[in-house]
Amino acid sequence: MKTFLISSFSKLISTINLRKGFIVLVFLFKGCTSNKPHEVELKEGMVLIPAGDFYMGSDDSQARPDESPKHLVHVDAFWMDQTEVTNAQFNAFVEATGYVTTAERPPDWEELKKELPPDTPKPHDSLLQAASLVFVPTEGPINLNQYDQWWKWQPKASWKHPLGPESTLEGKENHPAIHISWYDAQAYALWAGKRLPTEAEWEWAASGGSAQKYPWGEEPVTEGKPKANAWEGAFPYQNDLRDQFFFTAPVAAFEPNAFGLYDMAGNVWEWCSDWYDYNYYQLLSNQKVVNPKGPERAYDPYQPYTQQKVMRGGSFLCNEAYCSGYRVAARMKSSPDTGLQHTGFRLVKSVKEVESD
Ligand SMILES: [Ca+2]
Ligand SMILES: [Ca+2]
Repeated sequence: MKTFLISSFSKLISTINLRKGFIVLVFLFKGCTSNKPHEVELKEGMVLIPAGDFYMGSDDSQARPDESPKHLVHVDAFWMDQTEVTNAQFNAFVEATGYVTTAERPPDWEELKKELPPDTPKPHDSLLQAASLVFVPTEGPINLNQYDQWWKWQPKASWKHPLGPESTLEGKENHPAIHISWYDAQAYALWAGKRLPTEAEWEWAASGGSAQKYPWGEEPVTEGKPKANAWEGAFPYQNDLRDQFFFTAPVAAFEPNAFGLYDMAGNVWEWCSDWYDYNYYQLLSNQKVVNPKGPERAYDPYQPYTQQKVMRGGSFLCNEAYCSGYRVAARMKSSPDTGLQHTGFRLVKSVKEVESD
């Protein structure tokens, strides 16, 4: 939930997870680009991702403990949205259904406190209103563990008011929808007749079918031409704008990966269907796993009270010095009622479902 609120009260919370994403971001940041698009099969904005075997996870120098061990995975072929879901697409969903996103609803303290340490005090009522987390750069260097220094609990911020009540989507129709909770993404998926990707599907898709560090290959995000919308410069106070975008970029502003997918690195984090388990890969290491769907339940030793879902790909805030979230294997997590300014999604569809349409 809006766990962010709470962090103002309790520094016990190590990562952000207030309902709309408040707390989660800590590790979220990195950057990206892409290369060699080859022939891809396209249908209604989706591309066919071929079946394949690959080693999921990473053991390179930037890998975090939850990315290891690498383990052999098979995924069947599936269709995947070529881009993140855009504001125009999300608007069509809201117009058709009247759906109200998590960020547009006041947090329910009785629900929120279930995912916080038992002694967490109730925040002041002024904080328990519809709001979301908006990035605000700091004036200079800070301790990068203090994520509450650059996230602001902004009343009335939501997908249609990305920076707060005065902001609009004008000119941003082709930007990714943001402030999207996992529940929001699920609701959209149900309406669209699609589903969220599994974490394995997402990683395979991001790799473009090659064992490579980034969706575009091996070149560091800070070298060569801009390859993704990330944060370039000293986070969180100086952005060199080499990629030209401070917040979100229109989808498909950079080259696609080898499977024809755009923004698999950076721009906005993308929800997966899996629960997040810090130790999940350790359970899979001695076998080839076919179409894994994630653990039965979530587990994170750093946030033991919070059930979290997986997010992938990094965002416009990802930076080499902070979080290399745009690496193909990098994992992130957040509570399903959390959505932030850099949180969006894209969807997939099984081949059989497409054939029966
Ligand atoms: Ca950028
Ligand atoms: Ca993305």
